[in-house]
Amino acid sequence: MPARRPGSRAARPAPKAAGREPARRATRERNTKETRIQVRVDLDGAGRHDVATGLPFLDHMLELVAVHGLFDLVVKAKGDIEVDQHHTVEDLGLVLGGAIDDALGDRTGLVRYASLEIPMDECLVSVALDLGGRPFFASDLKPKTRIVGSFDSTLVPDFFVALTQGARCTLHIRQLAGGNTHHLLEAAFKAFGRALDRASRRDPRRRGVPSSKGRIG
Ligand SMILES: [Mn+2]
Repeated sequence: MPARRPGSRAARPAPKAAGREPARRATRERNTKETRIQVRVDLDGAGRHDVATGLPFLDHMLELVAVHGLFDLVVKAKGDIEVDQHHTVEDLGLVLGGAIDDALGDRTGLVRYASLEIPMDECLVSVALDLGGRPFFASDLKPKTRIVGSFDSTLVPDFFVALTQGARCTLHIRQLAGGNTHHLLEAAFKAFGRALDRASRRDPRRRGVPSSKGRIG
C-alpha cells in the first residue's frame, strides 16, 4: 500500500481530464414567437416525470419514454397549437434532443448502440439507435388513424427528425406488426425509451469514446 497523507482519500487514478464524464443531466430552454419550451433530463433517473405540452397524448408518450428509459424528465411547452400542432411537436423534439446531447457530454465510455423490439398487444415495433453523433431518422410506421386522442399522429416523424438532429443520433423505427394507432405509437415510444437507456449507459471497460475515429461528431 502506498503511503497516504492523513485525510486523503483511498488511492485513486489521476484526476480526470477536464470535460470528461459529464453530469448526465441537462436543462434546455427555447423561446420563439411560436413556442416556449423547457426540458430537463437526467439520464440516470428513476422514471420520474412532469410533462405538460398542451397535447395530452404526447404527454403520455413522453412519460412512457421517462418510465421505460428510467430517465427523470421535466417537459414544459406552450405552443401555438391552435394554429397547428406542428410547431410544438417539432420544437419539442429539437429541445429534448438538445438536452439529451448535453447530458451525453463528450460521449466517453458510452455503450452507443441499442436495438430491440417492443410489442403492445397486436402491434410490434423495432427500434435501432446509434448515439454516434450522426443525425438520421428512418421510419415506416403506418398509423391507421391520423388523430389519436387529439394528437396528429402524422407529426411523429417530425418529432423524431428534430430529436435525432438535436441529440445527434441515428434512429430507425420499423413496424413489424400494425394495428391500433395508440398501441403502435406506444410501442414505438417505449422502444425508443428503452433503447436510449441502453445506448446511453457507460461501459466501464471502455476508455474514451466508442469510435475508432477517436471522437464522436
Ligand atoms: Mn396508452
